[in-house]
Amino acid sequence: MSPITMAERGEKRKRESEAENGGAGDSETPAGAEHPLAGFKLQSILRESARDKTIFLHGQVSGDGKSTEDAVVILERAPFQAETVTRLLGNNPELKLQLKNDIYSVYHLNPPPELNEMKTTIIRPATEKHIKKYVRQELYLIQETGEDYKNITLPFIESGSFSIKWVYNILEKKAEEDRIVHENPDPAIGFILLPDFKWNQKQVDDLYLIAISHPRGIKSLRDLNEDHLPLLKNIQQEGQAAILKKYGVKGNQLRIYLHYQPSYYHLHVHFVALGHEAPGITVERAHLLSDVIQNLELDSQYYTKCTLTYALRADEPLLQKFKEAGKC
Ligand code: M7G
Repeated sequence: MSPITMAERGEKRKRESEAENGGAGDSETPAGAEHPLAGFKLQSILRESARDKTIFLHGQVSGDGKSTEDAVVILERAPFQAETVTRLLGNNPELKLQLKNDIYSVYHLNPPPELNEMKTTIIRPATEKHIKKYVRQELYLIQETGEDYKNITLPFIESGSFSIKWVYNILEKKAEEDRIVHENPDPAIGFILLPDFKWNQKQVDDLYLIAISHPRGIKSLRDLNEDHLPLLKNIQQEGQAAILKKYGVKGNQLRIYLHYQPSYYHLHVHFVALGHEAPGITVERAHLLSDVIQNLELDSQYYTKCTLTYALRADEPLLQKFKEAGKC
């Protein structure tokens, strides 16, 4: 397990003490606010993974008044932290023997609540698209040419995709302002770097941040050309420097990439610890920022013209559009 930097330890202690004191942590239910899962009724288990210790649930919760709302809830066991394992083990009376055989023994250990965190992500109200996103399904590869993008994919994206209000909330400091790790406010080459909500920020082993570009209207890789090189290079250089300064992780230990297709059509770049096998790092989805920069240097229209391969779930309407066009 990689060590976390001193600066991070200090911040972590601050967060823990804020949480213990009922202070202003970003994951708390504000005093007096309705519980985000009030009246939760399980509708279905969308997906679960014994290996990753995660479960994705579809439920219904009480909305405004008497109405109910769909919610997606993701429960995930938090990774171990090097600095708390001693506390977890030493003289813990909750260590109960299950079996002993020669030099081998297996115990059940019930950690104290503060070391037994479960990361809980809630999306509410969740749309049909959110619910489907987490159902495990057959996948099919699409080979999207530049023409296919113009004729099939772009009209489809424009007809409706996930709201990017959360992105604008970050750029306008209406949400997550206290989590910003670095900002370059320049309207042409600026961006905000902050922890992705997949990361609990307690250990750098699964470090995961996103850089969200200040310029708006760049939907994805497909919109990039040589004019965006200064923005992309800036995200790469300043993002790496900020992560080194704050978390002590060097640029050559980061996987820095864009998704195609992304879920949210506003330019953003993923910064993930190289050793962390985060979801979405597969070859049919992740495009290394350094490769993207190089391709644009070779040909400004590279991403307008090239064929991009990606996977779509069986029930995705975009797959249907490609089928209707006789493209798969
Ligand atoms: P993407 O490539 O558009 O799609 O990445 P993906 O979600 O299928 O990977 C968007 C990234 O933004 C993901 O890594 C999400 O975990 C992250 N993300 C999504 N939301 C709604 C939020 C949010 O509200 N706050 C933060 N900090 N990260 C988010």
